[in-house]
Amino acid sequence: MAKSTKQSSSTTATIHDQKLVRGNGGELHQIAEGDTPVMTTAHGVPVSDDQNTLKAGPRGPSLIEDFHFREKIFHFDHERIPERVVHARGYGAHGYFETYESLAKYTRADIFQRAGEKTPAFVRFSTVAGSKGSFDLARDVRGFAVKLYTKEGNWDIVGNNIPVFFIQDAIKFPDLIHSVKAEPDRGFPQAQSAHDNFWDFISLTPESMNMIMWVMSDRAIPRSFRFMEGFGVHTFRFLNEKDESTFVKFHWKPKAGLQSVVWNEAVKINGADPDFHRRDLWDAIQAGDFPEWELRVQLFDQAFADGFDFDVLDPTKIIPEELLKPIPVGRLVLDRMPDNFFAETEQVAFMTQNVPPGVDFSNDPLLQGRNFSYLDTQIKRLGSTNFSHIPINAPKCPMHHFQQDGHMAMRNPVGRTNYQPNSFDDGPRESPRRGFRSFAEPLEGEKVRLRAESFADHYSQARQFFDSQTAPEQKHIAMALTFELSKVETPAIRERMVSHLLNIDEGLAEMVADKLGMKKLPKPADAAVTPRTDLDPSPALSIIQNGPDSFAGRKVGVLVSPGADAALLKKLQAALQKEGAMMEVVAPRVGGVEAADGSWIEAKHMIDGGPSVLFDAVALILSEEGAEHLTGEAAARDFVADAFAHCKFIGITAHAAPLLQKAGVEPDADEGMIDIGDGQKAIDGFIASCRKLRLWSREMAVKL
Ligand code: HDE
Repeated sequence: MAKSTKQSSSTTATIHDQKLVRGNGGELHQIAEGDTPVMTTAHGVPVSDDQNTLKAGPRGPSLIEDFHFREKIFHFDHERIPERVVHARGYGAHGYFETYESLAKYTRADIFQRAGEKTPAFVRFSTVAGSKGSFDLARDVRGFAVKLYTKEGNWDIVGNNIPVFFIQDAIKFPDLIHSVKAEPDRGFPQAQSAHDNFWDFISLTPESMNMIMWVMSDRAIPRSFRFMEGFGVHTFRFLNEKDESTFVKFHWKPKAGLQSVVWNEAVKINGADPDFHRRDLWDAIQAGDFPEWELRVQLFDQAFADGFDFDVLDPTKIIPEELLKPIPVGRLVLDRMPDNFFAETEQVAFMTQNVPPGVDFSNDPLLQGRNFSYLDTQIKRLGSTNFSHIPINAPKCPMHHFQQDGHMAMRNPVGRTNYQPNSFDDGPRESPRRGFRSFAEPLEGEKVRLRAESFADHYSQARQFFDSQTAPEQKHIAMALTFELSKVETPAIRERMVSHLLNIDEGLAEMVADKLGMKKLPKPADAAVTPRTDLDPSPALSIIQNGPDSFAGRKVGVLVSPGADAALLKKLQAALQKEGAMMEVVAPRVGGVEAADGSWIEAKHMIDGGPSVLFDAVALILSEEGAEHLTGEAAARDFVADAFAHCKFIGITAHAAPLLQKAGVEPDADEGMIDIGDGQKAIDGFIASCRKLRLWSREMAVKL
């Protein structure tokens, strides 16, 4: 007979260094050290052996009687829920919204009545096209969905990091998304717009041109969720106590300023750390460096709206901030990561139709369509009409209604009556005074399927966006268009795109056509309305012009070698700390290196695992011998060459010269190469330069 052995291991429930156990109601309790709870089945039966199935003899077949095994595998088999049809890859965090001043004049929304009031919030950032397991630095729009748990119900501002959208009518959404997602016969490309189907659809959809300028700009490759803006996109309404309406557009402004990466860097980040954005948010919040955004609102009335050629109901248009200054009304702070990704970030259900009394919709046809889609999609994803019973979706204010039963009902009405009116004086009643009221907009018209003529100008604001960019940003747009269209195999699609670009900016069209090897320019696309060329540039649309002028929240990667100057490293670290920035050490070997003074320098990364694309700036603290040795390592040469090509500031000492030269970088190439070996002043100078984030003038000299 074969010998039998018992495999066992212990399980600990340790979260953030605390021993926790989940109570019957799902709540977490802290337990004493050494007091590990006994494992049970889902039905509470204590488990004696979780390592071996029940068998007929040690080598015999497994027995179906093993209810613990069956339950465990059954539950595992059902772990997945459908991923979101769009915005599948996302990352969320908890925080709060703090109201600055009462906005009672404009809205009766409870959240805006009392200065200083804090409202709990949950935010989920996302990419749009990729699946749940795709990489973070795809060229894509970023979702910026905010759930505010107000005292009068949940308010979801389900926005993006770009203030306009591709299409004007919700009925086009499935086509847009089908075209950008993997092509249905081959099942690729993943998380990329650079393919025929997407550009075919876009080139046949002139209304998308303004958005195309935005997604080809660096807005679509943000450095971090923390350094991007958010927008409600549509025009909404505020309604005050007297039901007077004011149009409103929502803007989230990051306190840390705007920042993006460059495309060549994005591609490399995706390989080095596909979780770059989520790790960044996790690290910042765990370190107590809580990201913050200011909510600003553009408020206007119908008369103001009528002053524009475009329609404020058209989601492919913005109201430039220079023409209508957004007013700060509060701040959003993210200060806590979810305890469980699935329970919170995956199950959170945002819905545009979640608005409290005092906020109302406009007739934007995209918004109207979204108000149907978001409820519908949650039922598909979460499987039950009771998805609002899941703690992350449940309001934090009292709820009273007669909705009942259904799958997974966690709350049912108590008592005898579950209807109104009833003669027992039981249960909640509606309140015409407190309840949600729609704006009583007078409406009339024929039932038609038409696009309003006021939606017909597709090029003027696209040109305005391009005109508002700095030279490096314009170059990035041209390069992005070229890259994307280079992946399009059908020449007619490329040509059609260039014909649109001719209506936006001739220079841009010519540059792209030239790079695409087009022998001659096509005719400009037919435009329903002659594009305007006289719109003033809007500096608010440029990332570079809205940088932080601070290095706070950013990260320097320091490449060290054995024999490095530990005192210099310490000085640099102290100076970065003072700035509110981080430092990570990269070494040739795992663990670190021995410094010249015999001390040990701990490293976070080995060079292969810590390429310079992961950092906002780099420094080389090397011994003479160490630098010489690193010239033979491809990863060390790339560390330097990439940092230079990506226009990063590079802190150096004289010893670094051999490595720099081997990487094709002259130690005195430009003012971005900064000697940090010459005392505190030199280090402070390095940090002062880093506040500019990138040395864009170098880009003209470097061909990416
Ligand atoms: Fe969405 N969108 N969307 N969208 N959207 C979804 O809802 C939809 C649009 C946005 O982190 C889905 O719960 C339609 C604009 C974000 O969970 C779905 C239309 C904007 C998120 C849906 C749009 C957005 C979604 C998929 C055109 C910026 C992620 C999963 C009419 C203002 C929320 C889900 C999260 C998610 C439909 C256009 C933002 C299918 C029909 C414009 C940030 O309901």
